Amino acid sequence: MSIQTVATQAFSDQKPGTSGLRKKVRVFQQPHYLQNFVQSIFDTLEIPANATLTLGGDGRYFNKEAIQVIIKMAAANGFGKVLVGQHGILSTPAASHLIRKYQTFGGIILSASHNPGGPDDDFGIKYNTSNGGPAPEKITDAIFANSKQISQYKLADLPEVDLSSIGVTTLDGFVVEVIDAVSDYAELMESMFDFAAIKRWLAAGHRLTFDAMHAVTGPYAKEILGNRLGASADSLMNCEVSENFGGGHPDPNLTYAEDLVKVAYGAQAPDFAAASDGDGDRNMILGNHFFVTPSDSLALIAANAKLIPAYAQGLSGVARSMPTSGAVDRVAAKLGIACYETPTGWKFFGNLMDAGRVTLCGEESFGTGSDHVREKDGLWAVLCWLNLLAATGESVESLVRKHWQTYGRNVYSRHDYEGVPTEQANAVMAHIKAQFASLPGQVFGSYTVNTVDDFSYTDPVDGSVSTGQGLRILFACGSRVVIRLSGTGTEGATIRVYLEAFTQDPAQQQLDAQEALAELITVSHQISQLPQLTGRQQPTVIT
Ligand code: VG1
Ligand code: CO
Repeated sequence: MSIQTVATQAFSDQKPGTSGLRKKVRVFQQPHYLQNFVQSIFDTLEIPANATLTLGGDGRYFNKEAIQVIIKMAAANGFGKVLVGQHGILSTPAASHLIRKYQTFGGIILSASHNPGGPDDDFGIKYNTSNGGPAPEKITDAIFANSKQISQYKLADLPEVDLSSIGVTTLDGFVVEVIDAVSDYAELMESMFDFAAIKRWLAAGHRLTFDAMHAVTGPYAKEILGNRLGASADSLMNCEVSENFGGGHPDPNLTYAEDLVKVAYGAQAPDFAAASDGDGDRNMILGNHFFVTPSDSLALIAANAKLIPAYAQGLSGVARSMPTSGAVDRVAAKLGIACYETPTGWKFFGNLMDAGRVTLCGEESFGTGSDHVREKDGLWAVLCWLNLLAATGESVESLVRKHWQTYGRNVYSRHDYEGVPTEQANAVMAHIKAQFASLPGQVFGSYTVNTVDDFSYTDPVDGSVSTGQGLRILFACGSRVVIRLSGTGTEGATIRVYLEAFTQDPAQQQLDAQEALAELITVSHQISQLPQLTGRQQPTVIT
């Protein structure tokens, strides 16, 4: 095999964010940009002889071109084999599963997740290690350091690989195996849940609607929900993968999943409705005219896990990201299991799962998952809910309301301000930090500030420390406001404001979250001065 060494110049902006490197497609299309980053990943690793790389993406624009480049670079950098999903498709949780099942050395997943796709929109790339999980900060920091110094990359002279047909191609001893993107994952799901009970639930006349948002879960949903569980074809929406996600924003929330929201709040609403994001790791759960807050979803799955075959023996522990509500903490306390609070991003859960300390993990950002893989998993969450509905015979709304009666309700909302000029966003953060010394003890309406800090985390397994993970304003009554800047955007800054109040009062539990949080929202504005410093009166997205 002949290998070219190509001279290149470093780019200064290849710093991985919360979940890999995300940039506009046009940035990735610049000469050498993708190649530099991939070489920086490979330069970080000690690749053993004959190692296998798992490779696939969410099908967005530029996915196929990038895959051809990465195959040539993997060959040149000493990999013996690349395992790639048919048509270049792999959902993020399916990729994680393949890495684990076939014990590949690692994986590259091409996705900008919930960000829009197309020639003028976003692309992304992330590296996962042999446990199937996103590379930890130690590795992403090293990749960034390499990317700032790189002067050459390596590329093998190989023909383009046909990604459309399943099979093995050997090129000068280097193997490319194109595999069915869905079957291994579908088999895993079938082994974890009570498919027979879910089938009976559907056959009894219950209805579901699943919206793949024109993104990667389409083929997975057709196989699992359609073929294996018998959901009707008209219950599966937007299940053809398109390179620009049908022109939409594949973010499963009440704003962007509007097709599904119309169905779930319409006259013929199904019993259960759900959506997943661009790369299939997120989920939104809805009942008939009812929205389940992701933090509540995590807590409810934890509380009822024993009804799911895979968790019949119980949970070893749970974890949530810091901005996620404390609803799951209450369940953990009752179950007598550990509950860990980690920084935002799935990469922080990996060590806890590998060490057997936690079984379930979740984030407020529509991410829920377990130790069956090392990524959050959208369809897994959908199957958890279907399994619980089938096992209890209850509706989504009644399961949630009963949960609140038992545990109290952590009323919760996140307000996102997208596309804010970076200086203005930094000014908001600086304004809060400047009050760190003076805020404790101050009274705002019915709220008294107890403590303020910038969250930092010491990994209990390897002792690594992550600082600057979000500003927390904790009130004496147990309510809190968290403010942090997004690490996944590609334009300007996104300010995320997370609001949480706890109530055991049944009357308060009936309220809409925005109503129940109205005063806390006003207090958060008083402290942050966000409206004054950004000129924004309303958030872009409320979840
Ligand atoms: C967001 C979410 C975070 C999630 C990340 C990746 O990050 O808040 O909880 O892990 O997206 O999700 P940020 O830094 O923008 O707040 V995904 O579906 O992109 O893999
Ligand atoms: Co995602």
